[in-house]
Amino acid sequence: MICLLVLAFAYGAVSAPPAVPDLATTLTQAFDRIDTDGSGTAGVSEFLTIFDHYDLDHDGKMTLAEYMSVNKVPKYVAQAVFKPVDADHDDVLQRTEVNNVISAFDTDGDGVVSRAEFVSKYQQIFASLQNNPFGK
Ligand SMILES: [Ca+2]
Ligand SMILES: [Ca+2]
Ligand SMILES: [Ca+2]
Repeated sequence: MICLLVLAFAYGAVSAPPAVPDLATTLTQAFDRIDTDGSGTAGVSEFLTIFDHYDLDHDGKMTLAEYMSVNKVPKYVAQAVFKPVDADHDDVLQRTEVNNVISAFDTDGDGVVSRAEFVSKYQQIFASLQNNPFGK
């Protein structure tokens, strides 16, 4: 689940993810879309809003098909995103796992994700994507 929302945003917001020159700017803009109350931090409710954006039929599960539909990405990209986080490989991710995402971003452990934490984590994932673009 760690990489899910990160990559969801990466592929949704950026047309050519790993090569974006002003990555920090792009990531800051992506964060500001999550941080809907403008507090400078993103908490559980704000992440759940993002999840619900993908959960088109509101059944508490984000499926591979829903992800592809929202982000308009080909299946191999969606599978690359799901693979690291979909432990049982059923192409479904649970809403209850959003807390794990927060924990993954929240490096200082204050319970919310700051803009700096968000940008830093994204940059790490972009770097790993460049090394291994589609998990091949
Ligand atoms: Ca906020
Ligand atoms: Ca669903
Ligand atoms: Ca934090």
